[in-house]
Amino acid sequence: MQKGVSFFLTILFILPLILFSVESSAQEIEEKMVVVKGTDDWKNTKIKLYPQDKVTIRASGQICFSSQYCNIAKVDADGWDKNTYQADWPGDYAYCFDPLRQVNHAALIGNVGSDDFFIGKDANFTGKDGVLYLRVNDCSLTGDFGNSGQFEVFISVKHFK
Ligand SMILES: [Ca+2]
Repeated sequence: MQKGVSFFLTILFILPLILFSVESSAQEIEEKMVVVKGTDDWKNTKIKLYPQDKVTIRASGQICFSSQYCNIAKVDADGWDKNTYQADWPGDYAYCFDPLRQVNHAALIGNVGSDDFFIGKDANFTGKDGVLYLRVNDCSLTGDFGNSGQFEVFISVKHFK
């Protein structure tokens, strides 16, 4: 009888600890495909990120970033090399400032809160707090030097609770 009681008490103490540790490592995967057109301003993915979330992004597709020269002004989500952009495309460069001037032109970029950052074709990151927005790193979306095409962006978020 004594043994039975102490066993019962032990379970009573340990069970909440086990349940708590399972709960604290619980994960939820959120996956979404978002199309970002070359003409889109910041596009709301409607995915809310928390600092501990692990985000994986894979982007395919191509955009043309300068309507008159679509045969060569074509990039995947990694964009046009920032080191040669000014020399290769002086008209586009002088027309306006890209949202992120230190990042490849017309690359896929992201925004969370006040934080803008490079994404490109493949990205893995954590530590963001807020809704994820996406766009192309180009200031001339339509009109002169306007864009066409799109990136198909697969987003996978591991939420930790
Ligand atoms: Ca453009």
